[in-house]
Amino acid sequence: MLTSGQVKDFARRCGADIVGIASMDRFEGAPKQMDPRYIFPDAKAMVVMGFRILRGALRGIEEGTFFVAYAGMGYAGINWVYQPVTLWNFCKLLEDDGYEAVPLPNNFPWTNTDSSGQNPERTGLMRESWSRPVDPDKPAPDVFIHLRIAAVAAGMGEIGYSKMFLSPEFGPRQRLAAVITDAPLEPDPLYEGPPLCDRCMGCATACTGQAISPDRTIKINVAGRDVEWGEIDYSLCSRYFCGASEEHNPFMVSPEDREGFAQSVGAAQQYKVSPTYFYGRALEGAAGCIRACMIHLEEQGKLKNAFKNPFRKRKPWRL
Ligand code: B12
Ligand code: SF4
Repeated sequence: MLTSGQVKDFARRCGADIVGIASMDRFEGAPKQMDPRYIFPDAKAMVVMGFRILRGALRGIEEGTFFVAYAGMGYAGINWVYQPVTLWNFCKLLEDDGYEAVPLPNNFPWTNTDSSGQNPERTGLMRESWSRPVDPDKPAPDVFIHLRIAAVAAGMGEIGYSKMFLSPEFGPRQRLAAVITDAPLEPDPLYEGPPLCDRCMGCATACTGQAISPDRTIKINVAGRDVEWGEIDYSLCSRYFCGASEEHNPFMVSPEDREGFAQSVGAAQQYKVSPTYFYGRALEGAAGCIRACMIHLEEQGKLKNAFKNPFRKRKPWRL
């Protein structure tokens, strides 16, 4: 019988940087379309993994000279290469031990959940005319898991004002994936460490799209813990993180580019600068919700992944 310690150790050896375990009852309160218990009703535990975004992957954007490392290795490559390979290898351990392991990578192309942000009132609900439930008691495929809430439920950290999941190891600097299993694994306690986000609002101030509301918040309760973050305007974020800001996008050089990069997320992510690893890119290096936040947490000495030199040494560039 595998212990939680053995399972977490194996996840790290497979490639995860941080790992935590949630019990399935911690998803009580999730909208039906986003409840992982419908994917595997007999699941006993969710193993959540964090994959660090290298600080160096953000360096070229910080300097304004090399953008592909974050788009490739900090974003698409984690989603489409590193994370699935880690999940494949990790799931084998559980299945070799006689327990089923359902991988939940960051691939949700078949989701029925409206996560576009274009229809805020429909958040977490079914998209009409997309798919239909196979049974009236079930959600319509595909169920869509909220990975940041999963990381909170697995005791790995907290959600910051920016809505980014923050860990004591890397702050906002990780992507997430999960596995659900019928292995009866002992869950981790919810995060009890020192608070990470002090509501400095650096994320909102430095946000390229001014997409993080400074005063409107969203509140939920996860396993008895209140969780709150700033309301995000997704249509702004999704356009600005793909390069809609002329002041933050050196690839925007012509009137045609100005229109191309300002399109909605799907089209803008394909415009002019090719996707990497078959996936769109993030062109402004999450100036507020990752870089500003990380700098603030590092300055306060709150992160375990500490560096010899500060990240920002010069005034941020702006065209
Ligand atoms: C769609 C998406 C986007 C969209 C829209 C974002 C959004 N809707 O949240 C856009 C393009 C804007 C985007 C941007 C970014 N994203 Co994004 N995104 C996602 C994705 C695929 C889904 C987000 C989501 O759940 N949307 C659905 C809506 C419905 O969620 P919601 O409104 O918050 O849900 C409500 C309810 O449904 C309910 N709920 C849902 N489940 C549960 C469970 C319980 C128990 C309860 C009580 C309630 C509850 O709670 C919410 C509050 O009302 C996730 C991957 C994933 N599956 O989690 C990555 C993800 C959130 N993104 C990620 C990243 C890194 C980014 C960017 C930094 C990209 C970049 N620029 O480089 C920015 C960050 C912007 C920000 N400040 O949040 C990471 C975050 C990692 C981290 N450390 O937090 C994720 C987790 C991807 C990953 N695999 O790691 N993203
Ligand atoms: S990804 Fe960029 S535009 Fe979106 S919230 Fe973060 S800083 Fe703002």
